[in-house]
Amino acid sequence: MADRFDLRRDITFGTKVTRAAYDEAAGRWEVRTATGEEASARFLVMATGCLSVSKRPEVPGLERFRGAWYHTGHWPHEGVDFTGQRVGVIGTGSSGIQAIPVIAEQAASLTVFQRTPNFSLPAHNGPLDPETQRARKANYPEYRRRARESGFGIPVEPATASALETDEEARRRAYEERWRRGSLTAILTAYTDLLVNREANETAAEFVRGKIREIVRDPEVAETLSPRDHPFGTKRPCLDSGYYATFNRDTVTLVDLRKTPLVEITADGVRTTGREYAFDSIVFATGFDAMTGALTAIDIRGRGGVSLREEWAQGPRTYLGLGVAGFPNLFTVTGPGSPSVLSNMMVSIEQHVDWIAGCLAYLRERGLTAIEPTAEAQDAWVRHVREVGDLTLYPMADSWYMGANVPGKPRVFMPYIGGVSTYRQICDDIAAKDYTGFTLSA
Ligand code: NA7
Repeated sequence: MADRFDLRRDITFGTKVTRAAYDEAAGRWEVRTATGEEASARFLVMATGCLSVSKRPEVPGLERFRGAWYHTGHWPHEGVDFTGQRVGVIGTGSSGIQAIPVIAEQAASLTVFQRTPNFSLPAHNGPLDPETQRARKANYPEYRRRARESGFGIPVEPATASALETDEEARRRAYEERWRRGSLTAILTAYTDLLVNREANETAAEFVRGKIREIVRDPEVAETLSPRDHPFGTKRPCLDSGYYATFNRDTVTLVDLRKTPLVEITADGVRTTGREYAFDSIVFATGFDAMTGALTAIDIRGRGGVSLREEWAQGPRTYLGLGVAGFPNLFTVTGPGSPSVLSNMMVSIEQHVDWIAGCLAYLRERGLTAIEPTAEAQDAWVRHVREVGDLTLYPMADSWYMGANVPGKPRVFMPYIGGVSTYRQICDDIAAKDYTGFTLSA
């Protein structure tokens, strides 16, 4: 891509941006990197990612550990060979759940430290048959249109029935058929009320728990793996290849951190309140400072030297997840307050990039040099994002959507759950009405 579009001359590789300050007099962003390099630009597009700043567990002692350790978010490109090793994995989100079966195949022994059990569905990964490939490729434009017009950015038939109004046997058949599809959204989108009604949700949750009991031979282990503290889908469901069955291996042990919490990393391994475990390698699958972490890691200063980090101390505030009042000419791709992580990221990234490009062209054509959300428009959008979120079950989970995985992070539901189709319409309407809610100036 870089060569085809002759982009290399505009890219500086291996640099880290540490500061970006808006110079009001010049109407430009002054950007500084860790190596002291400086750049000046009228517009600043933050494409820093929603899950790019990793976090470790909040326990002391890692510097003492004599073995090797890895974070799933920074996996060595050359791969890791765990053959013959005693391995500990901390964390059972998507990354842990995908890594655990693979590590278990190599390791002499594997100990999994679980704080919260997650719902995981079979990925059914495998080669696609040529006919499926041909059919999809023949219909790319149509497929992509349906993705743009969907709720999660993934084409699905919208649900028409309520789970509670469907009889138990029909519901079980529907879940069973969707369990076999290898899809993240198939079960979640089976009925209209799964994300808004706890009782309806419980039918799907119990279906998955039933699967765990079927797969895992030891009933106590099965129960420890069964999520009961959050509704199905309110934490990102995981997709796995043989996750639950991995716990049938003699070499794999599950440690319930709710019963025996982590205390420290020692020279030899991991200590919980129960005992110490010795390892050759530890894998941290402990996730990310999601959505805001990469933005607040940079010292971003807007109008009057105001710090984005301080502005967002009580939670992120944006207009459309695209711009921030007080920070002219700053755009955030898939920022908090947009569908972002609650959608197929490609669809949402493309929409934001197109919208930003359209906005820049609009400004240039009219000789305008600055755009900034008004405080009123931002307040109204933040309220709308919260109100829509509150209609759903999402706020009930201690999820990274809520900032709950990072100690001290404010508890705010960060993405916009109005759906990518609705959201796109809102953004397009705003652009068509000469960017209502933004102040434009020359
Ligand atoms: P996640 O989904 O945030 O998972 C992180 C896991 O690590 C989760 O099980 C956490 O438990 C656990 N964790 C985090 N901190 C600790 C501490 N201090 N002690 C014990 N356990 C801890 O990150 P992933 O990388 O798996 O997935 C991120 C997204 O990437 C995923 O949702 C997909 O969208 C793709 P917790 O649940 O917080 O109790």
